[in-house]
Amino acid sequence: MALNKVQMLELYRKMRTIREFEETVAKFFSQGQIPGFVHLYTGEEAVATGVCANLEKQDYIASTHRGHGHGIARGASLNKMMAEIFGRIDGECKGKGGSMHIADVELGFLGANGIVGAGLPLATGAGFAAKYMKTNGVAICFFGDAASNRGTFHESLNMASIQKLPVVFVNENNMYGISMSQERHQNISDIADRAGSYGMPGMVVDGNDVMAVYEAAEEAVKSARAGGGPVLIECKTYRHHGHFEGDACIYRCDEEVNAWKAKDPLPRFANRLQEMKMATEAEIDQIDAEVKKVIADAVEFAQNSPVPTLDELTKDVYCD
Ligand SMILES: Cc1ncc(C[n+]2csc(CCOP(=O)(O)OP(=O)(O)O)c2C)c(N)n1
Ligand SMILES: [Mg+2]
Repeated sequence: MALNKVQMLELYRKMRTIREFEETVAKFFSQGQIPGFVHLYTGEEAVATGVCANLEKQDYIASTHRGHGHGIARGASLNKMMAEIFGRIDGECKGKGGSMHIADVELGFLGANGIVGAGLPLATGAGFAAKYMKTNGVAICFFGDAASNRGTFHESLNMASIQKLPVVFVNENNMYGISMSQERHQNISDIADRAGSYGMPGMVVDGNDVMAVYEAAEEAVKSARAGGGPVLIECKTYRHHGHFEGDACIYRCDEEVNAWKAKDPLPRFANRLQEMKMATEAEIDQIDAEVKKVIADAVEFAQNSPVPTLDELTKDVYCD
């Protein structure tokens, strides 16, 4: 279905929010104000945004270690996410999980995950539950190119297929697993080809084109929701930052990085909106300014929140 102006601008706003959130996290991380590890989604915004725009309340998403964009696209609180990343008590997990453990079950956001490939069985289970409980829900699984080499990938696709589960597997092929390029870690170029082994449709899309992702996900989600079984969508994309903040990134040449930055999903979509007469430059600037303020507020919220006290250490660990 063709998107109207309001919906298109919302896609842009979401992508801009993810970008601003991530660049802000990068800045505070480099100042030593954020504990632990952060893996940023900058460059890949079109994937989470285009997919999650198709979801309904009863749907689920399973994420990865690079999960901030997934949470934002699903509508998680920016204040609570930022507080969690800063390790503060008002965070999604009371500041005890950090970047890789942000979750919001009420929103069907089953959580970021430090274990590569762990989201695949989680999403498959959520899809099973949706079918069994007849909720009309769909489960989305975001996962990386390297994760597609894990046993969990093969087991989950097989199970989802044979049980005809409403799961959409969204591969974020950013061409690297840490420093290992895709051509060094697997002998295929399109991960979508693996869908055939499990008797499900596989699609390849330009993961830096939010409309292309939206349309592919729209078809896949509709089909899964209608009982058509799982689909695999491979989104070709690229991360602008290193694998984690602090990665010297010596395994990628400037030429490659610059070629991908020229395909940055944000200016690309902003230009397209203007060409389609869906937005003026002033409207785009206005959204950018509003997003800047919302993220600055999230940082203020996080910095004003206390660090958890020692007695919080063993709370939420065991069931009472
Ligand atoms: C089971 C497991 N093996 C290895 C690691 C170490 N590790 C962390 S991220 C990563 C690479 C993930 O690459 P990919 O799936 O392509 O996701 P990307 O980081 O590119 O988004 C690896 C091997 C891990 N966290 N979990
Ligand atoms: Mg990767």
